[in-house]
Amino acid sequence: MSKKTKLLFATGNAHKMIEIREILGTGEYEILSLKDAGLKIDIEENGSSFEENALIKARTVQQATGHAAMADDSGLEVDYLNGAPGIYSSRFLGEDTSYSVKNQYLIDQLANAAPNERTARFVCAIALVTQTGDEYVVRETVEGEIAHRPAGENGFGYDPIFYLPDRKMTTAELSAEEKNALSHRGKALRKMKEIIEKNALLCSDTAVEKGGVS
Ligand code: ITT
Repeated sequence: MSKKTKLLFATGNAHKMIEIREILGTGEYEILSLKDAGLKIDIEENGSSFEENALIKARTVQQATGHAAMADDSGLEVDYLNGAPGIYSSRFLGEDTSYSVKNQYLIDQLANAAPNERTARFVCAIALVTQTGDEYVVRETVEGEIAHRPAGENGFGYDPIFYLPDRKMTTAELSAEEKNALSHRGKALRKMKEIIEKNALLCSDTAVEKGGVS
């Protein structure tokens, strides 16, 4: 049996899972999505902040399985739009609307914005609920601007319109490694990893065993 600590991640977003695996590495953790663990859990994200929603997701899965669970709640805040789409980033203009439509809509909304009014940030809250029910949550951001036109093929979601003035490119033009080094998700996951290690919150016998969750 593998000695890796198995970490159950309460997300159904395959793009996030790819980044989570890249950021936490394959060394110490075996990271399982809900799908990997064979779990079908309907989670109502009715919190009023990224932190609350991340905790709701992690808590729901921890309570359903009895195993430690982590979750990511994230999104894009556009200052000119008073922080929208924010915690509604995934549902913005409808869950099934393509990101090319959502991204063009946001660009159009900023048609009259002055150059210094295009500021935006990606936010990521990562929550952990341990096997014994202790709760931890961290939040990190990456600052940028809304681009004038979409650019880049990498990443997912709003990456093609999230422009980094320092890099002179969008996060969809960065390699996965470059994005993870500076992203909201990269920073938040590394912070949570530190908390986990400092407090020995997960060890192989308290983490989920693959196939042991039904
Ligand atoms: P889970 O709740 O199952 O994890 P979700 O996609 O519904 O999946 P969220 O409610 O946290 O997750 O919404 C996050 C949305 O924010 C995501 O669907 C993207 O639209 C956007 N987003 C978050 N991080 C992003 C990133 O790194 N690049 C581009 N868009 C991002």
